[in-house]
Amino acid sequence: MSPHEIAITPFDGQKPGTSGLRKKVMVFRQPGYLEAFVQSVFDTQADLRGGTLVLGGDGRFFNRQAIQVILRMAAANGIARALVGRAGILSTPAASAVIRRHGAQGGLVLSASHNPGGPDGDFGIKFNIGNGGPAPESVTEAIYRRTTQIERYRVFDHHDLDLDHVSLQHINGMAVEVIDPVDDYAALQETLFDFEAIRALIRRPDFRFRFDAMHAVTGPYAKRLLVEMLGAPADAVINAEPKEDFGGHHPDPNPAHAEALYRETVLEARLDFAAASDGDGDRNMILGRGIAVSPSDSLAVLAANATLVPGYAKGLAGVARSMPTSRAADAVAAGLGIASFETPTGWKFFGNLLDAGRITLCGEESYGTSSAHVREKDGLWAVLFWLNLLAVKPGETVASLLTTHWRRFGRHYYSRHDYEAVDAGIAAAALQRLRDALPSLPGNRIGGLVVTTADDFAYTDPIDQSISTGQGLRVVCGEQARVIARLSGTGTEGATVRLYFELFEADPARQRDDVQARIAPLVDFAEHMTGLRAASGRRGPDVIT
Ligand code: VG1
Ligand code: CO
Repeated sequence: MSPHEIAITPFDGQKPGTSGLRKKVMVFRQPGYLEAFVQSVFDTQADLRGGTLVLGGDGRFFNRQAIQVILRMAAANGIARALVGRAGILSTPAASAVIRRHGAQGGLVLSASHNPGGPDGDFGIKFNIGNGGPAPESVTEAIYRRTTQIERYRVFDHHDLDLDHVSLQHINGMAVEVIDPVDDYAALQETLFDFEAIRALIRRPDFRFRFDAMHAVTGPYAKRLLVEMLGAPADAVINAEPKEDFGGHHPDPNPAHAEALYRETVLEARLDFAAASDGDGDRNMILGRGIAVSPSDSLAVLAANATLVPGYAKGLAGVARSMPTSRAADAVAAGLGIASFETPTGWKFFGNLLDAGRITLCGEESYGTSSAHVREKDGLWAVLFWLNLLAVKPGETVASLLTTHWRRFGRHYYSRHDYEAVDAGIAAAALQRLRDALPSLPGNRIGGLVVTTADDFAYTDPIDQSISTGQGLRVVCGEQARVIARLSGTGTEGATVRLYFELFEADPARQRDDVQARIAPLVDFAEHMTGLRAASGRRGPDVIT
């Protein structure tokens, strides 16, 4: 049987951002919209023909429908085999693990991560390549160019498949294997961590811990790993049922959106350890009794203590962080005598370094951390890593691990201020004001600090020499401080401006918990340079992390 060729005209704006194509559900539901993007992937990725495609998503509204469409198109485009998570579920790190374990040529991950779901929420689609990681810019550019020329898509007529049972089905010549979404991922984690030690920690009556899946994809993963495999009580995993609208919340693990967990653990000090993950399971928030771990610090602490964990006992090849992420990881790398790299925002920039064996751990300030075990950030991996450290360091707590770390390496105070859904013109003008001033800033003072460099971050990939420009404005005061400004590439409404503030304090006697007060001069400087608050009429940021 030959496939149907359906004529379409190109849609504007099918350009993948920081992490795939993200739009409102109603945009994705326009006839031919999803199809145009998917066909552009198939047209540009010749490896997929005769190969294996992994397919799954975070379970949000439109996930199941999109999977049925993509399967019919995949068959019509000559893909030999599709691996689909049961119920259409695959967390982002699990999709990466499945691609790698089964030698697939690529995968389509359906998610808009922490963006709200439901009929009025967001949807997204991301293409991952054969290494299991997000497609690099060269690939997303090629896909985008194709979307501007697309004239037809290919599809078979076929009834919807049953995705709710592990099974082998066929669409004409293509085999569709519905797989357990957790098996490969859980098996991989077991090779990295000391499950015996974590089990003993979790069994201790004085260790109170909780994981919040935020009604998103990590529910089934956390139940398998933490409850079934590690013996946690069933009620230690909360909001474990993935919902199409995430229960109406932002599945974003940070103090603003995981407010109850933050209150109970940090403000009321009632739990020893708490963690949460986002819509698609790649982010993590780590909390301890009376303390929140800044994601930049988390990367640094994991790197400094990695050899205590079986999967990293041999040491690290190097570490990498995205440019806005604090330089705490660099301090650890210098201390350990290993390489450190600074990449643009977005996980796709870590892929080459990981593939080349130049780094073992990497992370972003946006609650993302992971290692060479997959090619995505991995929320539950970070949770297991912290549990493993606590398990093999008796007497230590999250707070004591952090204070010991700061005493040794110094503390990088850090905060990100987000101005969401700002008028795109106002946001662009605010950043342009700062951009125009960059050449004149070195030598100027911010409080008592002197600006040493100021630039628009450009990156040359050390492995393939590809160049990415315009990756964020940064004003640097030597090792002491940085102020960074960039536009989000994941939003679906207006423009989101992110301002990042970092301040270094070497003296343990002065390392108090007063982040916002410490960075206040940097915040004033950012407003002075951009005029963002004044121009947008906002009193302050919408979200502070
Ligand atoms: C944000 C974060 C970035 C992260 C990206 C995808 O991008 O800042 O660090 O890689 O989201 O994460 P942006 O362009 O909005 O700043 V996820 O968990 O949304 O896949
Ligand atoms: Co995510």
